[in-house]
Amino acid sequence: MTYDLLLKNVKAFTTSGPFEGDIAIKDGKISKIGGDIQEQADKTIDLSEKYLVPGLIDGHTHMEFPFMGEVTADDFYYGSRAAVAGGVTTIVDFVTPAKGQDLLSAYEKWRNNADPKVVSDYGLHMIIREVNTKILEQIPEVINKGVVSFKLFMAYKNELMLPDGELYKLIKRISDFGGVTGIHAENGEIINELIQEFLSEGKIDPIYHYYSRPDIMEIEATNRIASIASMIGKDVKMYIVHTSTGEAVDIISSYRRQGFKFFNETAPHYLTLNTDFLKRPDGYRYVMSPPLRSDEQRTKLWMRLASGDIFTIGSDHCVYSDAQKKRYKEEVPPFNEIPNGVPGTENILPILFYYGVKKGIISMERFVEVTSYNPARLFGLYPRKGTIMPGSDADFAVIDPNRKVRISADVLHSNINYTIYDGMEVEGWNVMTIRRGEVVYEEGQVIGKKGSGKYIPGKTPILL
Ligand code: DUC
Ligand code: ZN
Ligand code: ZN
Ligand code: ZN
Repeated sequence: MTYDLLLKNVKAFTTSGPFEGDIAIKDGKISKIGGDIQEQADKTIDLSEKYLVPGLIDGHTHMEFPFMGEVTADDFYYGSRAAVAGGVTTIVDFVTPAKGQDLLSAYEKWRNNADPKVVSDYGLHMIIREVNTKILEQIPEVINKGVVSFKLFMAYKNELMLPDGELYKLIKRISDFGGVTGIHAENGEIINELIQEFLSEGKIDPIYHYYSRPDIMEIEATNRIASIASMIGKDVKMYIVHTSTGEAVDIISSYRRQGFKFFNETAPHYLTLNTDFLKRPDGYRYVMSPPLRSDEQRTKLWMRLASGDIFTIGSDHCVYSDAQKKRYKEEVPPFNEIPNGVPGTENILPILFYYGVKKGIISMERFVEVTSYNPARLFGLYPRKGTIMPGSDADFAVIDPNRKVRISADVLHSNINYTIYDGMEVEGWNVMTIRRGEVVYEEGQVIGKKGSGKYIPGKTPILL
């Protein structure tokens, strides 16, 4: 038989260790893995000197996201281009129903936004912002559509926050149908009080965003939601999104040791940046929630990533232009009016590879676990995604482990003219992305066609 694509001299990494040889691809799937494949192929790529990993799964993006009065600047085209440029072959984006909108029509809207534009493949999570009979009824229906993971907010009072009783009711309902509940864990009531206190004292600079959302607000909310979910039972699957403190990770780990299926995600900015960035003249660009933390917390997160206590890395890619961040004014607006969110999908790979693998903090196996294998299992995409196995989708990132890059907006692909990683020098860069057997990115150029990405429905999540 003639293969569509043959990858020669591959050094591949999976969760079970490295492997050297060839990989043959047919009809978008991995067809054969072997020592030296001699059969014909339409196209052959020599990957000597490179590292091959499963295409990254960024389980946390907000494309075309209506939030805080703005819609994020990366639509599904720009956002998924940035993703594939960063070796991400699948994003899992958050369907965000409008107030009063039902879940199924919000799902349809997201499919209609994404399908004509995506370059990467994509899955969907469902945000639930209010509870009524229709919404409760539709939970099993959206799970049937492949949306098996949800996100509930304990913060953003008056916009997305839910009270404890509703959180309880929803986690129970989602769990009854085998879904996973993601939680934004920060104490929104108290944060709202702190915001009002600072504003009344005239304290409006971006750094007060951090002071109004101290570490303990995440730790308290994590502890509270873990307590609530544990009461429902051991079948509950829950993960805390964008965890920014070591203490919140430890709470979840302690439940996991008791047999609960509770997990954590962290984001690349919490691993690399600290609160000082909020004090710069462009500090408004660094406003996201939870906020950037101390270097001590950064170190704690790296240690927990190394130990296996952090389950996934998601970027929380939520991009606003400078104009949006500043609300179209000259002056920086008060901290509570700056739309929350930062870019990141294109930066997961270089940050984890350089600061994690090259610096000797995590192994390549762990890199693969947190960037593809674990998100694939958590979001019901495994084994189609998240591994290198015959029958799986031929999704790969090709890393040049020695490529030195100075990060700037010029080398990235988001629809904005800045990056929060400006000037960062890394060694190790994604040089080619293959999505279902097709080269969609090579050496700075996104060549995947608009709308060529596919919706990948999630199945029941596979967890320990
Ligand atoms: N945090 C952000 O920074 N942006 C989007 C939503 C969120 O929780
Ligand atoms: Zn969040
Ligand atoms: Zn988010
Ligand atoms: Zn480019």
